[in-house]
This record gives sequence, structure tokens and C-alpha cells, in this order.
Amino acid sequence: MSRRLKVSAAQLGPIHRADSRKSVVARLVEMLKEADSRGSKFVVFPELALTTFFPRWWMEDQAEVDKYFEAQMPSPETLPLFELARSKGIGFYLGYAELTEEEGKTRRFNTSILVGPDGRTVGKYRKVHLPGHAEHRPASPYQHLEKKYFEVGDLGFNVWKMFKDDIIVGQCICNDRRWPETFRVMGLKGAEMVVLGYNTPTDNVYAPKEPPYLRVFHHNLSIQAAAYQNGIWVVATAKAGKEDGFWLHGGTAIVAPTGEIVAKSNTEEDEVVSYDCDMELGEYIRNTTFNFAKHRRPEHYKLIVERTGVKVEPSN
Ligand code: CDT
Repeated sequence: MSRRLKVSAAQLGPIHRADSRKSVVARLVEMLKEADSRGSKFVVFPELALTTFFPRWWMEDQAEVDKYFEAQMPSPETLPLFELARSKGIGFYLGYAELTEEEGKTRRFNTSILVGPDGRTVGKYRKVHLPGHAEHRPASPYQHLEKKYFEVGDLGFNVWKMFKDDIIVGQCICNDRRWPETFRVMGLKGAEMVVLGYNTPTDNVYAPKEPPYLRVFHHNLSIQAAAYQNGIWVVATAKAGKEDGFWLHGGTAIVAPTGEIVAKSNTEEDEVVSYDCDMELGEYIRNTTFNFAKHRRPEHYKLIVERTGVKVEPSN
């Protein structure tokens, strides 16, 4: 019998500042029910799926910032989602802002978790590639303050065995998808599927001349290349639409190991996108062109881990 996994990407439309956690969780619950009615066993929700994308605002009062964070997961507000998923035997990925006390220190991360079909959290990831800036830029139409509100993730890129067929699942968050290193590390750990959520502004606040169509093109380019170059399934779920007056692009997509988009959203609202994934499809890619053991040449890749930025070094 072939190994298959029916997944659903549960795209969220806008979540406004005034929206309560309870109302958001009710939307997630509705989408999980829809995914269940389609026979999905895995649901992928977006990055920071419980609140508006708050890093767009400069806030000086830490108590105000902390209202967007979760000190507990599941929390009383999110418990209905966990309970429903467990009762249906569905696993899920959920992004949220994590507030934690570790070794007497308060820490804040942009986090995602993988929850198994039995309701247990099997894996946690803390975003590594934090985009944006840390200082207030009053002249900018909005901020992108992930570097102010979050620490760089400290858990690395890991994979977990999930579901009855022990499918090897990895996770990352938003901006991570633009970096090939993200997927290659998980590919080297045997990932068969990588899931992620994102909040991507339709305009590039750092390059206002970049047209919106290029934003979606770069999103697709990144996840399609990652899927093909590692022979894996990629599920990427957006928070989309005009949120508190600021536009986030949609483009939720399920990408096959061939690099082809096999299912995608066509709205910027709450929308469930599903696909029945053949987990053997990537095998021929992982055994031929991207047979890592046979063809990789790490002795020529050392700079990738030794150097962060560019230093011009012509050989002539
Ligand atoms: N949330 C997130 O990581 N968004 C970034 C926007 C980059 S532009 C500041 C992304 O890569 O989509």
C-alpha cells in the first residue's frame, strides 16, 4: 500500500487588532471541521495565527506587546482546537507568539508547533530568520519589528515522525522559506514534507518600487525550488487580506516534490486548500538528481557555515 497523507492548508483572512482570541479560534475550528469533512489528516495554519500581525506597530509598553503573546499552549482559548483535532484524529501546525520563562529569564519567540493526531505536541520550532528591523522608523508607512519583539530561535531545524505511516515532517516559519539552508538542513534529516505559515505584506516596505506580483512570484519561486531541490512536499499557508488597513498577500499553496504547485488558494479570506499527497512521489528525485549521499560536496560548501555576509574575494 502506498503511503499517502491528505493535508489541508487553512488560510486565514485578516485578523484585526480588535478581534478576540476566542473569535479567531472559532475560525480555526471551522476550518479544521472543513478539512475533516474532506478527509484530511493534517491541517496547516498560518504564522502568528491567533492575532493580527502585530510587528507592524511600534509599541513601547511591553505589557501592550505581551497581549499578543501566549504564555501557555494549549491555553484556555486554544484548547477547543486541540480537543476537536484530537477527537477527529487530525494533526496540525500552528504559529503563535511564545512567551516563556527559561532559567529565570523572560523570552519571546515567533514559534510554531506540530500537534499529533492524538492531541500531543510532538515538535516545536522557533523562527530563525527574523526579518525586518528593531528601531522605530516613523517615516515608514508601517514597521516590521520582528527583530525587536522576538529573539532568534534557538531550536534549529528539526523533523519529526508523524501519523500512522511515520511520515517525516519538518517545520519553519515565513521568511525562513526564502533561505535554501532552511530546507536543506531538514532535507539532510530525512524530511518528506515541510510545513510553514506566513504573513507577507503585499508591498515591500524596504523596496516600495517592487510590484506586488513579484512578491507572490518570489514566494512561489522559494517554495517550489525548496520542494524540488529536496524532493519533498511543501505546504505553505498564508494569513491574507487587508488586516487593520495593511495588505498581506495570499498564495497559500501545496507544492509537490516535483516543484509543481498542485493546489492553491484563490481568495484572500479564510479558505481551506486540500491535497492527497503521495509520499512516495519524491523518492525518485531523492534517489537520482538530489541523491545527497552520492552527489553533495560539503568540502566545497564550508563558507556557508563559516561566513554570514559577502566578502568580495576574486580569484584572479
Ligand atoms: N513574517 C515574515 O517573515 N514576513 C516576511 C516579510 C519580509 S519583508 C519585511 C516574509 O519573508 O514574507
